[in-house]
Amino acid sequence: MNRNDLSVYFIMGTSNSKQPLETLEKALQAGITCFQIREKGEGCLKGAAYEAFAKECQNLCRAYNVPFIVNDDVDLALKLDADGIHVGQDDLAITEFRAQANGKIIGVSVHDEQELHHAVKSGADYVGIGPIYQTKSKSNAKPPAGVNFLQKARSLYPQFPIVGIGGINEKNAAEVRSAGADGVAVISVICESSDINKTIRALSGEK
Ligand code: 3NM
Repeated sequence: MNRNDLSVYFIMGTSNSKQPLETLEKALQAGITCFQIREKGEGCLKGAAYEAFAKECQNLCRAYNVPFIVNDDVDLALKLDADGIHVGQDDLAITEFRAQANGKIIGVSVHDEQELHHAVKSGADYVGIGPIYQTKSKSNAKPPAGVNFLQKARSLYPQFPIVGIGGINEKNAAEVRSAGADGVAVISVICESSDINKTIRALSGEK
């Protein structure tokens, strides 16, 4: 995968925004480089409604030529012919997705060196490292880890695509990039922004 695609990686589900499709389109116009649909939490869409919403998100991403990644759901990712999948520590999902969708992107969340080595060996295309800072968007998130492990991961794998996640905002994004991340993955800072253009410029390191 192209490391630049991780630069400003937007993640969203219907619980994160009152007008998710409008938010996604604004974010695409403003220059996000990757999108992940992550439909989790109370009242989240299921079945056909989820699939229809995912399809609308995918169509928007296609119009802007931005990779469309599905969180956790291998069946949906295959059915929609998504550009990739993002999984936690789920080896079966990696194997299954790779077997059926060779050439597509597989992202894996990792939290320590063992998980990092394992993800790289298992054929992940990128890893997500987090939560770097305190996040309110993931109910079962681990405690904030800061940038130390991110720095370590970069020194161990100088060329491997890495994105930082968790509590990243306009102010701290630069620290995450300097620590070695190719980009920042965010939910709330975009969903809650009153000026998505400005937020995305700041996240990407532009003034
Ligand atoms: N995964 P926000 S933190 C989806 O640490 C997710 O693996 C995390 O949302 C991890 O930008 C997180 O609002 C939530 O903090 C990120």
